[in-house]
Amino acid sequence: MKKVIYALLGATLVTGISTSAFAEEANKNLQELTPVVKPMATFYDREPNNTEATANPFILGHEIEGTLDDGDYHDYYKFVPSENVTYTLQLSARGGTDIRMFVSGNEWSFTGWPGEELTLQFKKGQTYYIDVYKNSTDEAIDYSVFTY
Ligand SMILES: [Ca+2]
Repeated sequence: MKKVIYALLGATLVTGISTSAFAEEANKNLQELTPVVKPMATFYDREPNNTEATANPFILGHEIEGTLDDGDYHDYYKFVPSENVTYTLQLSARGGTDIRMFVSGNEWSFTGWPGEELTLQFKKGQTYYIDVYKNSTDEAIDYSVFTY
């Protein structure tokens, strides 16, 4: 009778261990399958921001939401990457097409049109600006800048 009890106990232990190992394996598989979605912050256009000196702070990997109203022709945003990175920037506009984004650093500058993807390299510790601007229209244009 003792042998049977030991045998059952042993079977339970083995089963317990294997169940635990299976749970760990399943958990690991779940972690591998779960996409990592980084939380995204929205940086809103805050006036005054019509010059580099008054640029709103921004962090790459997040999003900008703003409006160029009647007499507002420039919204500047400023950021300093904490490491060398490559990001794609895309301007999206609603309510007008006379809008561009001018992305500039010490060594280069690029102009992006609505819908166009600008993939750029940013250097750690350097200061960069995004100037979202319109040329002539008085219409209010809402825009977003996505960075990914
Ligand atoms: Ca402005």
